Amino acid sequence: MFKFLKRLRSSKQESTSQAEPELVAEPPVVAEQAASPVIESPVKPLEPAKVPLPEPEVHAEAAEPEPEPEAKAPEPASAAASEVEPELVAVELPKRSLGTGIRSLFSENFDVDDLEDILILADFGVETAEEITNQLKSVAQKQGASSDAELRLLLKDLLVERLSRNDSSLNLDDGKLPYVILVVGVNGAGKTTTIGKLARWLKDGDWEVVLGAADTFRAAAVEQLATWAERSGARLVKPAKEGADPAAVAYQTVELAIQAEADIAIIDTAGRLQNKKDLMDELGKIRRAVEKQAKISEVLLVIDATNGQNAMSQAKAFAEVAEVTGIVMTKLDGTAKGGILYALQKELDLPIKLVGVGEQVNDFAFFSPEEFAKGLVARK
Ligand SMILES: Nc1nc2c(ncn2[C@@H]2O[C@H](COP(=O)(O)OP(=O)(O)OP(=O)(O)O)[C@@H](O)[C@H]2O)c(=O)[nH]1
Ligand SMILES: [Mg+2]
Repeated sequence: MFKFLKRLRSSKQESTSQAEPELVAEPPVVAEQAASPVIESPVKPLEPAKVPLPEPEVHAEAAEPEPEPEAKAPEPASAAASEVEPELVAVELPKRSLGTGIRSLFSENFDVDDLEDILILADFGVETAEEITNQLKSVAQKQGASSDAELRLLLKDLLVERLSRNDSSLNLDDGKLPYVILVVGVNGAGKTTTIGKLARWLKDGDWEVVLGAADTFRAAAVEQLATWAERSGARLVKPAKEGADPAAVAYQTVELAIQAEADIAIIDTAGRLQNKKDLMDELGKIRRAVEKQAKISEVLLVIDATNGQNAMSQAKAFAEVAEVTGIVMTKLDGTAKGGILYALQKELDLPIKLVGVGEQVNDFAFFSPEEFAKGLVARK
């Protein structure tokens, strides 16, 4: 279902880079003065691709033919070859499921008369709760549906229809490597944990990942990301000292990603309150530092679902200043107020891209309206 474009890499090179995650602790350069790095030849010897090859219709123009098993390494790259675009391959990533992480809205038998109140309590918003209830009543009447199971199924379908968008997938398919993801949000929302989970999932799919610890204010924050980098086998760029310029760390992260021919760089930022102007300005500086070398593929805003209506005001403030491209909704396992996800997506017109359903490395998934809605109406 989800197809992404990454660098075609030999299995030998993959395993080498996985075995030696690199810790970079040099003093960061001043981002504004840093020279553009010279990009080494991206041409790699061809060996059989480890990753699944693409369906012909997806990214057909970028798909590489299956290399001959006995194919020899090409001659060392010439100067001219260094301008050649990296070879790309379309891949799927290991599937993650929401599992049982979503709490059902209905512990008792389904009663249409209670539906509006239940949806309001779950933070869908008053107007939406009324709309969905009326819609369900009218469809149920037309179809003569009245049993508990029938009503749950109808509600699930209504929710899926309302939650579905065509931009929910991560922007990892334009082939402009390295992809850069900035992760932003208030304190404790789950930014670093999400990055760790994401890094591990990408590494499981044989992606070369560089993490950037641009949350430089607290040593503990850097250490937390370092632990996730170690667990996932991703490389890490960290500041030389506490309080170093986050924009410089961001710059170096992208620089290393380019030099190491990585597929993706993910940059952790300090938790900030949406009303702290300095911190918000700093985000702008981080953006500019990254954009000196690469395009930003995603700005993911991490929102803690347990914050309820507070989440809405946070998200609005960030969306205004941080050029957010998608939302990560964490801690859905800890709340019966999953409706905030629907309200956010609708109000901000931004897609929910990922969801967190626990603290463990596998406790996250792409947002799937179908799975989410199933969880909400499940009989538990
Ligand atoms: N239950 C649950 N806990 C989560 C989830 N995601 C993160 N957490 C927990 O939330 C807490 C904060 O997570 P962090 O990743 O440190 O949050 P952060 O946004 O990086 O925080 P700051 O760096 O302080 O801004 C940790 O205890 C995480 O284990 C989730 O999906 N479910
Ligand atoms: Mg953090």
